[in-house]
Amino acid sequence: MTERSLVLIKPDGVQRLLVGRVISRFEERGLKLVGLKLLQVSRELAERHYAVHADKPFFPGLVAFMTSSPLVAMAIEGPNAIGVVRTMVGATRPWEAAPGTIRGDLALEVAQNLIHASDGAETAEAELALWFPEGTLAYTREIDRWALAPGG
Ligand code: DAT
Ligand code: MG
Repeated sequence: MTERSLVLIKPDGVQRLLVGRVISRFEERGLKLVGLKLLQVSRELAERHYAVHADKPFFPGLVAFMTSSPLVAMAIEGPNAIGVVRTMVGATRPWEAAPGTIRGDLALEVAQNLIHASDGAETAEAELALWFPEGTLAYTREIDRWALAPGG
């Protein structure tokens, strides 16, 4: 089933010059970018994005971190994209993330764990609306025609 997920390369990823490498992983897997932007996040957007964590002790620090420097927001599409992307991202606490995952290869600290990805269909829909209120794109790539088209 074709799905769309919201992925953020957090400020640490931009500061560490890892944007291209992280995007490459998704492209190499066969996933399709349908939205992409670099933005300086407002406090309001960061708070809404992480509203589910508003009561956690780390929330103020998390909002401060997310607004500290520009980040990259992406809408990513593909077969089972939500689960596939979460698996590629790896465990929240990078020291528990498996090697081969983005966090397992490129991160060490939970407060700066490099990347966010939607964790389910409902959150994906809400997060895509939050980060891409202008909408995302629909287009066909050549690779879709021969490699990804259902039934070949
Ligand atoms: P995930 O980003 O894997 O969905 P989450 O939703 O549980 O993880 O937490 C959201 C973010 O909050 C996480 O990416 C980093 C931060 N965070 C979570 N637990 C934390 C902690 N114990 N200390 C500091 N930051 C934390
Ligand atoms: Mg989460």
